[in-house]
Amino acid sequence: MKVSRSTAILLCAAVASAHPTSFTSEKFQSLISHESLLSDLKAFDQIASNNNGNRAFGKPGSVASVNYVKSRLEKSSRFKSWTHKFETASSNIELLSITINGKSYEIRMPLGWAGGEVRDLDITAPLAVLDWGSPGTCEHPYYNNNTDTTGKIVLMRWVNCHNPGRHSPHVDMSSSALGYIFYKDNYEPLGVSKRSMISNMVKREQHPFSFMSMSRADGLELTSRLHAGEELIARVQFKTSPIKIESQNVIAETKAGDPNKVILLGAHLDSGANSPGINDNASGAALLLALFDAINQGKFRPKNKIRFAWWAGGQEFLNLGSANYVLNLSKKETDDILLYLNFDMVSRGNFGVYDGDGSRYGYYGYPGSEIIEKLFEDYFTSMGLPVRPVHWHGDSDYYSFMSPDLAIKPVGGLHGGDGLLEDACWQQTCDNLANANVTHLEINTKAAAHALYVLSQTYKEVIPLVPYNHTAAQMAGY
Ligand SMILES: *[C@@H]1O[C@H](CO)[C@@H](O)[C@H](O)[C@H]1NC(C)=O
Ligand SMILES: *[C@@H]1O[C@H](CO)[C@@H](O)[C@H](O)[C@H]1NC(C)=O
Ligand SMILES: *[C@@H]1O[C@H](CO)[C@@H](O)[C@H](O)[C@H]1NC(C)=O
Ligand SMILES: *[C@@H]1O[C@H](CO)[C@@H](O)[C@H](O)[C@H]1NC(C)=O
Ligand SMILES: CC(=O)N[C@H]1CO[C@H](CO)[C@@H](O)[C@@H]1O
Repeated sequence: MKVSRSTAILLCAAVASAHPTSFTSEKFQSLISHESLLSDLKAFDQIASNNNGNRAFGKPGSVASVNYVKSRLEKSSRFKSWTHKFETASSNIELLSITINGKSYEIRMPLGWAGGEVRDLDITAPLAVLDWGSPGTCEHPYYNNNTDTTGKIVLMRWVNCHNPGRHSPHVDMSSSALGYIFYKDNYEPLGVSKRSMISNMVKREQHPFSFMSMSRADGLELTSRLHAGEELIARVQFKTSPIKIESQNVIAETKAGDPNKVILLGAHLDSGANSPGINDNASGAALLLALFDAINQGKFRPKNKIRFAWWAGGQEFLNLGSANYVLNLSKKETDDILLYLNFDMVSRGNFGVYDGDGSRYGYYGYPGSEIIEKLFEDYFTSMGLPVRPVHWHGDSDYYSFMSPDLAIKPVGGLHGGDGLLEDACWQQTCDNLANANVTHLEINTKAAAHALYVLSQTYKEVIPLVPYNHTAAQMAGY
């Protein structure tokens, strides 16, 4: 940790002086209800059961989830709530197939990329492999530039080592390749940073198709055959039709608190395509609802305004809900947001705290992020619980608040992990009620209550209020 001992002492002193005796963080935490968390998870599980087993973006289960959250927020005299509607151009995939030397391979259109791509293709062309360039590190994220990909279908390994907005692998999309097929460890959608998405999207119209993905095993097999000199001919058939997906973020904000100083907390509400999404991410949604309930009791009067957001379109859709929200804020509204806290997959796995200061993974958030990290870490440590720093992969809604194209704020929050050890049911049908550990969620929710308490009462004392300076941010590498 880079935060010094004296900062830590200062932090405690600030909290103590703001609330000498009255309403403490402990009292606020005691308002978090295990039963409320459980009943919200049950409700989301039931919504999935009633809607073909999922709550995915653009599907009836996500609409029902939005309506459920809205119904939970209604009739509060202490909150103002509203929905932020937006429309996304997307496409239905009607046919997607690839055969290589006559053999059929399983292929997917990464969902984020499928949005809006309208095609009717049947192309046959040689397959070429584009290797990771030398030295091939994340600091030098380039593919070999000297491979001739003209008129070819290009196979490449996706290297997922970017820091949002910083080192994203660079693909030379100006080539005359017919299209690109990636492989990585599994079928998860590509973890592309939004910046590379935007720049690539601008150019993708040059190619008959932009990006598809295949399994790692297939990708490795084909790569080694190409390296051995075998000639491979691929046939790609790809047919889509355009659709528009209407979606909404649900927002609730305390009536109390300084309107020029808003603490924003968010969680994406949708599940993956074939999953009830209880850990991912009904758990984050339930955490926010439990905080809402606790504040709604009226005992805690925040100095700063507190705003909750249940985002539509999670990582699979490149954080569409939060990105749309941020893009539609005025400059003043953006400036009024002090910081953003994100909660993702918090009902099992690690007590994972985003690596605000970059001490573990080298990538850091905007100044203030290190203080948020420390607040959470100290909380878990004081409870004798093991803390794990979590890397910023750009794969959740915090990214909309760490991107020069959108907004840059101090960021933090909790994420239990999506690895096999942390959640073997990640984005699968078994991510149902039984996959959640409500005791674990309760601990995380109390940690969130503590951080929210400190930040909403004493923000200025713990994080200096410095107006956003674009030049300085660029110089710092954002
Ligand atoms: C964007 O903001 C404007 C002005 O604040 C508002 O009128 C409009 O409804 C918003 N649009 C969306 C899609 O949220
Ligand atoms: C590819 O091109 C970039 C500039 O566009 C360059 O910085 C990089 O070193 C090149 N990579 C290789 C492997 O030649
Ligand atoms: C549930 O979570 C708590 C807190 O992390 C943990 O102590 C407990 O072992 C977990 N229960 C199960 C069944 O994994
Ligand atoms: C923004 O940061 C740059 C670089 O540190 C500095 O030169 C400039 O004075 C700052 N601008 C403001 C308005 O503070
Ligand atoms: C449905 C969805 O977008 N889930 C994402 C939740 O967050 C984790 C990491 O923060 C992603 O890996 C999931 O894809």
